[in-house]
Amino acid sequence: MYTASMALIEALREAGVSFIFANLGSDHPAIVESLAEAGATGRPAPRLITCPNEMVALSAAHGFAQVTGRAQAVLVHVECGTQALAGALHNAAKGRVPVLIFAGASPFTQEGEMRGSRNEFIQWIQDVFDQRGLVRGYVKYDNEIHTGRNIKQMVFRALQFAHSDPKGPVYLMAAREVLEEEVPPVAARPENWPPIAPCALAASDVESIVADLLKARRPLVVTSYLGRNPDAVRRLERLCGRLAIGVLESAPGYVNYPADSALYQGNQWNEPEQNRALDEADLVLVVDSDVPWIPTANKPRGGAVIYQIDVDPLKEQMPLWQIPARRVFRADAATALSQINERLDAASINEESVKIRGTHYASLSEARRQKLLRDERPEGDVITPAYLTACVRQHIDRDTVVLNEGITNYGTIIDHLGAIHAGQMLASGGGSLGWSGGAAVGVKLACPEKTVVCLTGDGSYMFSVPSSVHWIARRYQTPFLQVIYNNRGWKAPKLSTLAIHPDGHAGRAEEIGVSFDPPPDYSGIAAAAGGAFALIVRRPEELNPALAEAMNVVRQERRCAVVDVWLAHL
Ligand SMILES: Cc1ncc(C[n+]2csc(CCOP(=O)(O)OP(=O)(O)O)c2C)c(N)n1
Ligand SMILES: [Mg+2]
Repeated sequence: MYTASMALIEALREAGVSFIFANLGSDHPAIVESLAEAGATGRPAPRLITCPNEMVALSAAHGFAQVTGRAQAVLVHVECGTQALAGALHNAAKGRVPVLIFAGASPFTQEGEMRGSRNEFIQWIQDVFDQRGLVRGYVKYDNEIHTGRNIKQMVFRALQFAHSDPKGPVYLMAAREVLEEEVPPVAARPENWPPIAPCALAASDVESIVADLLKARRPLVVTSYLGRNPDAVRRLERLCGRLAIGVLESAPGYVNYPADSALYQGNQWNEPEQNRALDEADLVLVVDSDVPWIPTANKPRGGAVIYQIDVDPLKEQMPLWQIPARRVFRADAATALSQINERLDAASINEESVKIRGTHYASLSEARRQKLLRDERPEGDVITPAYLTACVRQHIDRDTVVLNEGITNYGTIIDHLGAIHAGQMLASGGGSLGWSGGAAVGVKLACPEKTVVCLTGDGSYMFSVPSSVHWIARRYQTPFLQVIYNNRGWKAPKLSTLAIHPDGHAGRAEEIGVSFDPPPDYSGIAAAAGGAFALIVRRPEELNPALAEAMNVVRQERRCAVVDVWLAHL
């Protein structure tokens, strides 16, 4: 017997899906049966990862896709499992990360008319009018599968959307009767649903961008997520190195440029201050950025020429968006940069002005480096985020992937990590907290040979459902190091309030609802849930030995370690 569910599993495998991050329910008997059949008969199938929480499941698929570019499957229970994906769906959508979400649906017959017909009370309760509507604002494609006869084609079509720029999550659902349906095998192949090829610049546009770059006195690239493709980083290095163009990261989600380059001008987040390099630029090339600057505090000077290159230049999912760009191009960053580099090879370059620019950017970058070094010194008995990150830096190598969910310490983490290799640091790309725990599992499943280090705020740690994350991590052998930047609460909403009401009651109040004192035993939660090695560190001199021991546990014992580091109170 060959069923729709067997075809579904076959389609996933043929499309390169290695894992199904699953939270099962009464809608999935056919799928569970098909996977068991595959196991019993030796038929190859993606591996099912049991995920006790849906948000963790989707965050794991998110992390996996960030490091491989490949969508994995997330299997959830009808409408309520779909809702439990929660903010992880926002993160995948905003981060433009490909994922295939598959949900069951309540059976559509109630008298036993078909195999799979209703036989549990909950199937009346879980029947809703618009299950797909729950996710429609966040997925690139959603559909209901009505028959197993074209289920493979529907899976390939959904994945074609997910993997085409701008990438993102897609959602399919099917009722039990459909998943149980006996069907003839079909010969559909994923090669016939390829993702759209990367977009290039028109030749005349390459010409004008290069002409303006050559004329510029102080060109600057601003980027946030170009580094999701390591090829783009190499091509940006070649371009900037050739012309001595500075690089500024704005709220970066990836390593976009090696931090040890003299052209690198650091990263800016919400700091309400004018960035000097941005202010001095006469030509700003914005490549792959959702928020290149926050104009209330920081923007290019009037008269600066701005070009924008992005696979999603209109920011089609953002109701309000504009930068004063002279020209806007829809193009893949790696492709566009290679076109620009090729054109530059044939151009005549004023080497004198390149040299002057290079010297200027090098002096700004050296001043920045000196300041970072000063900031890394511990302040008495207090562990600062800069000191903590500098200590973490000493324990990581080229084969380490750092997941950054540091929130008010995002920038500090990037500054003091000083990553120089593409792919070494990731953030979610979205704004819903709790991505990093599940993502760490996904990254480790994708790259078992890498060391995975997750740096998280204490609030974000709680958002990440650590009980679920650490249970999965032990069950599926995905050891990683987690370091909690524990400032005993939510500093971000406190800063948000003070930015708008600097002299108000909130600024004088003892407590405004953001403090976690006394805090939970964070590392103890991970120990209880998944046998993680647990440590609390309160003094600067304890930090390096603690990190060394924790790293040893992760690398040698292949067990998670959670180091809860107490910083100054928020
Ligand atoms: C799901 C979700 N809920 C609430 C918020 C609002 N929020 C933004 S930052 C933040 C606090 C994060 O706390 P923590 O991780 O400890 O970082 P800190 O602000 O202390 O640096 C909150 C609650 C959010 N972004 N996402
Ligand atoms: Mg905090």
